[in-house]
Amino acid sequence: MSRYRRIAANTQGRDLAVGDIHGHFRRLQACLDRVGFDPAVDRLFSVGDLVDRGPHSPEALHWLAQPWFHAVQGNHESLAISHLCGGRVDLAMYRAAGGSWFLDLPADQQEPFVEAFLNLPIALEVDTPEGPVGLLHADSPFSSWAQLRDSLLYDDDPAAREVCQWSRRRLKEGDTVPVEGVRAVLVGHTPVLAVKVLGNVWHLDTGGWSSGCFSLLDLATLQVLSPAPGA
Ligand SMILES: [Mn+2]
Repeated sequence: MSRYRRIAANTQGRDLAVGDIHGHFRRLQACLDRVGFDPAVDRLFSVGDLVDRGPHSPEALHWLAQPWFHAVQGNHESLAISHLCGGRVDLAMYRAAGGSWFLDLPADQQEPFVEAFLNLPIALEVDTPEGPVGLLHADSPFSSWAQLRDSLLYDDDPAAREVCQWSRRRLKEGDTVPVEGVRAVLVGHTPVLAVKVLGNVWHLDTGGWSSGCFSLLDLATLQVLSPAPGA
């Protein structure tokens, strides 16, 4: 496993990104169908938090097995890993955040999820014709993408990882300082009413898991795709 992963440009089709899924893979599939997502050539990038809250969390394993689906590790994946691997987890908080489906599984059935989640990088970098686009779950602990990459690859500083997966500071403060060395950084974690850009950081969690409004962002154009009329 690598905490940082770089993915080459898609020369065949579109690269789309989506915010937190939280167990709503069927709603997400309906959104993908409306924009004509073609798994033969297109790819979908997730900013993490695939599971908990929604009814179909176990389908995360099926999605993670698809060659066109790529995700970073969100704080909810991190909770599952910590729980099985002996870390300290506030179980009441975890249940309140939708983790009961996982906590109530026997340990041997938790293992395949944790194995898949451990394989997810903390940050992804995807090449596009206009330059690299980064993905993280929550926020970058550094204003330099190169520094973040080096930290994840060589230091594994738990404090830096914590910001990547849990921070809400940028949105709370309205911080517009860009992350240099990368065209855009795509994040989720904190729900927003509409896609919100601060500096070059794009907040994509428009609550598809609560209201049904997933926003799909085209990585090449940095445009939010609208579903087909009447769909
Ligand atoms: Mn989150």
